[in-house]
Amino acid sequence: MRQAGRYLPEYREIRTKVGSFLNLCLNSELAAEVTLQPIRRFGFDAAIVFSDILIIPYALGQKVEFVEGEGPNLQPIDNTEALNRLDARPAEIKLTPVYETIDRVVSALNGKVPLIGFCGAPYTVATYMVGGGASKDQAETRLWAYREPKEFGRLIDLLVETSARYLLGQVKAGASALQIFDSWAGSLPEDEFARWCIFPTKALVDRVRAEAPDVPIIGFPRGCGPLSRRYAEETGIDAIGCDQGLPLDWIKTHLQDLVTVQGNLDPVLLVAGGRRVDERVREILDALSPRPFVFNLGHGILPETPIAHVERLLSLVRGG
Ligand code: 1CP
Repeated sequence: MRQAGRYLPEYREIRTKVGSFLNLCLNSELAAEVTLQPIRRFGFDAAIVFSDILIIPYALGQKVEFVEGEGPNLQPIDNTEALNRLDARPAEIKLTPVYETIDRVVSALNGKVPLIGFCGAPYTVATYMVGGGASKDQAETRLWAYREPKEFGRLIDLLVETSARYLLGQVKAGASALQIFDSWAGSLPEDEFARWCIFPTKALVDRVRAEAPDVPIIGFPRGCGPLSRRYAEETGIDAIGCDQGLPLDWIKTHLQDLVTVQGNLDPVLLVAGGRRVDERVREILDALSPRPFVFNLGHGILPETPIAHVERLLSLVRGG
């Protein structure tokens, strides 16, 4: 989950200097620096490259802005003409700064800490592209997918292809593992979940595997409850990120027999701190750590998280 961000004063300082968030993603020197900050401060076991899932719509020529205090703002792609205007040809050149960030980070880490590359899953990225930003229920996207599945499918196919090249570019630049964030997978019923989340993710995994067979791929289908099992069975991912809504017993029986699991402390509990965190960390470790397991949050860290709570969490996890 996110490591950098507004909960760190050293991140906020750099962020204020560069102005826009997208400028920070495209400035490989500073993006490398903010990738390394949490590793220096906390000594995490892996780093995740500083970028954003919305770099792909940007690379395809869609107008993307991050509005201070509001989140992302995109010119919506909700009809054939807008879809036809997307252009994958310059994408690789526009993504070069991310590859340069990875190259710098990998040199600095010097083989001591692995670096995770990432992209958004096609469906989740499409929800921002179609809705024009963050949306409560992804209704615009689902509506387009129901009304014009062929057209929506063209957008998904374009995202599979562009994201596959992007992930392979990250491996070439030095990423040791990859993560696919499907933050809005939970908004789809079973058949549509298969069609718009599982199949495109499988296509993406297959494309990457064909050229980088040894690089582990982590999937994060947030909010999809028991459908997570089908996702783990059918996409071919090596590990699955679990959100805080998945019961530990269920994860243990229905996911951990298939893949490595990662999760799932509630990020809001980490903001609250106190004894409940200690208890919950124990519960998670007791349930999951005997088998292949990566301790993590159930979703991204929140800006208001006190640093002391992160330090306490680390000593709890490390202490056993
Ligand atoms: O170390 C790191 O922070 C890793 C880099 C990283 C990753 C993996 C960032 C930086 N973003 C992401 C993934 C990402 N971005 C996801 C998938 C994971 C998740 O669900 O959190 C999503 C949905 C986004 C889209 C996004 N980026 C939003 C909208 C969220 C929503 O409510 O719809 C926002 C606000 C961002 C900005 C962003 N991206 C990353 C950071 C540190 C920030 C905050 C920027 C800032 O205020 O300085």
